[in-house]
Amino acid sequence: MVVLTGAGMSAESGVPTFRDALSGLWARFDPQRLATPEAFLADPALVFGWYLRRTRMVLDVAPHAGYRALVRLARLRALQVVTQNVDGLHARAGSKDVVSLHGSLLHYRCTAGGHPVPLSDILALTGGPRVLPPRCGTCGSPVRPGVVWFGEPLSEAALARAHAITAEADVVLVVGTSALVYPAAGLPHHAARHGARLVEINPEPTPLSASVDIRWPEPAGTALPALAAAVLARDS
Ligand code: BV8
Repeated sequence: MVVLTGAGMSAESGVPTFRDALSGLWARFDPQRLATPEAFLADPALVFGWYLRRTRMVLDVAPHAGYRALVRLARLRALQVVTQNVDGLHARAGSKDVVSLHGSLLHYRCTAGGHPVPLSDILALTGGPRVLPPRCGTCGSPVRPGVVWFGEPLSEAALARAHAITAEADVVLVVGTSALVYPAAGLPHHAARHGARLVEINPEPTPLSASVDIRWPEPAGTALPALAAAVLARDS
């Protein structure tokens, strides 16, 4: 079983989905415009301040019952998580070997040398909502969040791993994604071409809905615990 998750997986933990309106200073921005190298170049303090706020926010929330259900399920069936999310909640809940397609809000590095910057240095930054990115101690270039921006390529290793495990999957649970962002949105089709059954767990229909075997129109925090309970009951 492969579980492909998007921002909707974190909604019930209180992390706004990517499509939810941005608030405060960023209210007038489209996240797809802000999550780009061009925006960072044009206004580094605006973009860096947005990521710093999001990093602080995800450290303040906890994985909900749906995350814990996936950890239980992984004890009953071979299960691999591939996520588009950058909030680190799968790992926080105890899921192992999570494939993070779009990087992480908990990792910062410099723009020139890719030198990692300790999260503690980032969290020690004061001020806001606009925060000028600090400079790398090694090469002096501005520090950026360790996420994949629109227009940037995904890590080849992560993408290759995601392709390999979805090609082997019997079932792919597609949870909480609007199925709009590529190449992640191509993974369910890749799995189906290799014989996988697709289950979509999402209260709303998406462009993927017409291609799935089962639509499960419930929130992740309801559906995943129900699934784990059903598998457990079947095994006992
Ligand atoms: C790349 C990190 C190439 C940053 C993110 C092919 C076709 C068309 C376009 C493209 C293409 N290839 C590339 C593109 C361009 C672009 C793209 O796909 N654009 C889209 C908008 C058309 N893709 C890229 O730029 C990618 N790069 O391909 O590079 C390349 C190659 C070589 C050299 C140079 C370049 C990079 C994409 C990664 C962007 N970074 N995140 C950050 O977070 O700030 S993507 C970001 O948006 C998220 O990580 C997430 O992946 C995505 C948001 O989507 P979702 O996760 O689905 O979330 P969303 O809010 O949309 O939906 C939430 C869903 O949950 C809803 O359906 C809702 O109903 C549901 N829901 C709500 N509550 C619940 C729920 N479900 C269950 N339970 C609930 N409780």
